[in-house]
Amino acid sequence: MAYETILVETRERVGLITLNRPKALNALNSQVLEEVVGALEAFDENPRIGAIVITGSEKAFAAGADIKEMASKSYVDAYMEDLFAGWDGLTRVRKPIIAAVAGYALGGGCELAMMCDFIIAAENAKFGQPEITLGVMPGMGGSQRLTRFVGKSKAMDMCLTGRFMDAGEAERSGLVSRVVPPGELIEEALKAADTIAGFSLPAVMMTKEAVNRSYETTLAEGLRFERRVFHAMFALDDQKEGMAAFTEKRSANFKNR
Ligand code: CO8
Repeated sequence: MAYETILVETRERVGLITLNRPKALNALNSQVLEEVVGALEAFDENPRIGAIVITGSEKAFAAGADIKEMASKSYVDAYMEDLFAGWDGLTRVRKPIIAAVAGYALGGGCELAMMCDFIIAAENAKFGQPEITLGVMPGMGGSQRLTRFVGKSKAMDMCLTGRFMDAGEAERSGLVSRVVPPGELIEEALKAADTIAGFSLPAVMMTKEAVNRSYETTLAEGLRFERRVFHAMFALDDQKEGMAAFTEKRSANFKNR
């Protein structure tokens, strides 16, 4: 597939998607949506890929949904096309996705980063849900996912005042997993993805599924799910290999990568 708004590359077993609409600070229009979800699905189906990184530019991961594209829509337009529902495709990807965020991650850009499995931020990253300044509110999970990441007080503050959070505050609040200098962002994200891609792919995918389950269910059900999946892992060749390698003091050679 030929892409116009994103760059798609593979680095060994890692798929890399770079948002590439520099003139609009990577604003997420319908073409970006179609291309990002298409590229993710292709990586998810590709057995040679074990993890995925999504990034933007040094100035902007993404400055939100494309305001110019949506400004004139009516309620019926938004309802009938189920505006932004296509981004749900991202949550159906079963391999891990890391968001590597530099610069602005605002509105839909912050929401896109939060739909990934974890966020590595550059020191210049700025996160925000400024939709209130446009007379609307977050439309792709900002009011829900942000609250689960950073708690009610900070989520309310950000959604109601539209203020931005810098990388340090985002790390302290649990929104991002690590902060690195801008020049090291891609390298750090690719290194993390490469580490993940070196493990047993079924074990990685089951782990992602289990952590995500914690968002959807009670603690008791989540623990039951975890235990069942953990027991099931003893059916994997890779469990035998991983534990044998530990005992034999050598590195594991996982078959299912
Ligand atoms: N949509 C469309 N175009 C944009 C957007 C956007 N979100 N953000 C920036 N641009 C464009 C600007 O219009 C400008 O284009 P032009 O040169 O043709 O005028 C170009 O990008 C550069 O932008 P600026 O000149 O404004 O650059 P600055 O460095 O001065 O400012 C800011 C950077 C602060 C990021 C500023 O551009 C800004 O405030 N942008 C809008 C941020 C915003 O409000 N985002 C929320 C959008 S609403 C939303 O996301 C709803 C979420 C629903 C779910 C979406 C699912 C994906």
